Amino acid sequence: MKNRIVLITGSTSGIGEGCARKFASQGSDLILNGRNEAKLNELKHELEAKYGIEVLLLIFDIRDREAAVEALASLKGKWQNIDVLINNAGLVYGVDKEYQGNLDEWDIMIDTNIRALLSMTRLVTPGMVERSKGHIINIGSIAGDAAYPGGSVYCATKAAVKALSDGLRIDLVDTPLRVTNIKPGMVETNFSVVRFRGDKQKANDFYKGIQPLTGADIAETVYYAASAPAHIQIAEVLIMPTNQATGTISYKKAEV
Ligand code: NDP
Ligand code: 8X3
Repeated sequence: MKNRIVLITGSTSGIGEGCARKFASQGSDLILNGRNEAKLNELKHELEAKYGIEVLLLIFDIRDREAAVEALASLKGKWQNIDVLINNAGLVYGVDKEYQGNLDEWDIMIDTNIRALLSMTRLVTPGMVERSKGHIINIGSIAGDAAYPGGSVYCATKAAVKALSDGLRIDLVDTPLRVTNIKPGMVETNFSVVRFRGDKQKANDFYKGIQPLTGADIAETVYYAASAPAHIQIAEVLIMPTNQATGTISYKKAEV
């Protein structure tokens, strides 16, 4: 996908960073969003030097709607012609029961995983419709297919991502635009560290005995969907480790 412009939210880690690396390696120019300015600058310089592409940084908290509006309005020239929007930024906090969880943490999950994704879609899609060209790729989750213990609110946000992806696909059916919902299972990123509120040991233990997916694995799937011929719309992809069967059933070898 040479000379395409790909905007990735939450590109400082995990799946977002994996997508940045994959699309850059295939010649796409990138608009990278994130909050960690130092990490974004490092990634920009590395990818530009390695692949001869251009990277533009949009440093803002994706939940800040005004900042999002300003950031998109600041785009000049070719950067206005976004070909692919990857709505990736997202997070989970805790494994609390729905009647015991922290309301502030719920707000952060809902604001990031649903509201911010929707704002970005609302800001970027009209230009794509005008140009009759574009692809919105949402990073949903297996968690959106069925609730699991301790995942109630996070699962609800990812069920919302499925509904928003399906709804957008319906609304764009008379256009050449495509909408894809990628639904990963277990991917070893910083995700579980955030889930366990910084407890790296707990996060590591979660993946013991199973080979989880990586951010790079998911990036391959995202790239596959984005680079499919124009008449093919990969609507949804559910992708898990081989030893995972559902959101709650996986096989983990006992440590010896
Ligand atoms: P990571 O924690 O590694 O990456 C999450 C990224 O989102 C980080 O770059 C993070 O930046 C960014 N982000 C979070 N909140 C904001 C915000 N308010 N503004 C801007 N950026 C933000 O996790 P993953 O890569 O695994 O997660 C990416 C997506 O994949 C999420 O939507 C997640 O729900 C989804 N997913 C993950 C799975 C997994 O098992 N890992 C499985 C299924 C789906 P910062 O460091 O600044 O917080
Ligand atoms: C993350 C997948 O099931 O580990 O979206 O919460 S799960």
